[in-house]
Amino acid sequence: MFTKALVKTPCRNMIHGLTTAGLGKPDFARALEQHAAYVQALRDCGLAVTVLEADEAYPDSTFIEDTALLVPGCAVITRPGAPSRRGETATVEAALAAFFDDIAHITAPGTVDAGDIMMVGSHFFIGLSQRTNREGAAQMTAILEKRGLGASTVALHDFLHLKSGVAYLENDTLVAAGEFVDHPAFRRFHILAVDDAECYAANCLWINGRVLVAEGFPGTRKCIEQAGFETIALDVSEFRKIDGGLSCLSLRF
Ligand code: CIR
Repeated sequence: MFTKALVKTPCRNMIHGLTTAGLGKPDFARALEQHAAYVQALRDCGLAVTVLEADEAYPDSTFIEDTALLVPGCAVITRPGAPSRRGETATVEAALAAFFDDIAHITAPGTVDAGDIMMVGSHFFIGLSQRTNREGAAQMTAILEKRGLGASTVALHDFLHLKSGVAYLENDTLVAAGEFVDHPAFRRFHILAVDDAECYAANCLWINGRVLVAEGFPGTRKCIEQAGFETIALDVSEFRKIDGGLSCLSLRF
């Protein structure tokens, strides 16, 4: 169970965020509304949410998930793969210092975006992607193993981040899209396969028994509900335009 979350308000410069989506520029006012609804949903799931203020220096900084991996008793500050995002970690580290005594760091030449890391109990799947390199994954693995946790790597090719295409919902159940549906790394799980047309909805988020899902993807929502999970649908259209989704918008701990 999670009790807390950290989020970061989107900045006006989010319209210049990194993107491959081809969906146009985000509408900032709408993004703020969607972000507020997201924060409310986290609170409805029982989390005490700390909201960090917007930072115009970093267009992608609302995607706070990429800047740290939080495990029981330890915060690992990442070194984001995109050079334009490296400076995002400083304010996140300062905020996390109020909650964690043990703070570890990924260092050069390692790169890690924590959107590439999926927690399954005490095991962490680390995606090797355009953003997370082998050196970063090796550093992360060493940090986790030193704290009694386990890790393994998963190479990915089609998605930006591991969790862009796969989400763990507890009870050995995974929501998976595209290359992850039949991936050998996930053979032991019960897979809820997302239709290619709803691929974006694979980035859903389990919080304390409920699952946040992107609005507008009814097939995926129904499939998650049929598997026994209560869902909360949220409109994240403006974040999708810059390749982000539900998990990217918070750090849960
Ligand atoms: C980026 O390219 O870094 C941002 N525009 C999107 C990051 C999304 N984060 C995530 O999937 N964990």
